[in-house]
Amino acid sequence: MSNILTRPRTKVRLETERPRLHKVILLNDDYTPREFVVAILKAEFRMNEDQAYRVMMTAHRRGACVVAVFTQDVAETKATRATEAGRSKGYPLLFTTEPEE
Ligand code: TYC
Repeated sequence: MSNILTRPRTKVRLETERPRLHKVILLNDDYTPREFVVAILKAEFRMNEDQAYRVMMTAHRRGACVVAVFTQDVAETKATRATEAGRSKGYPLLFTTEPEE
C-alpha cells in the first residue's frame, strides 16, 4: 500500500455568480402601426400605456430601444413571443436580445 497523501482537487466556492442578464431590444420598422407596438409592449412586457408609448416612440425616433432585461431564457422567450405576435398580423415587428455588458 502506498503512503502518498493526496489533497482534494476541488475548491468550494462560497459565492455563486449571478446569471448574466440579457436585454430585449425593440427595432423600428416602417410598417407596424404605432398602436400595435404599444399593445404588444403592454401585453408582453407588462408596461402601462405611458411606458409603452415612450418605448415605442424611442424606437421609432432612434431606430431601437431597450425594453427590459431578464435572464437569457426569459429574454429570448419574450422576444420570440412578441415578434410572433406581430408576424401573426403580417407585421415585420422585431424584438431581439443581447447580453448586457
Ligand atoms: N415606425 C412605425 C410607424 O411609423 C411605428 C413603430 C415604432 C414600429 C416602433 C416599430 O419598434 C417600432 N408606423
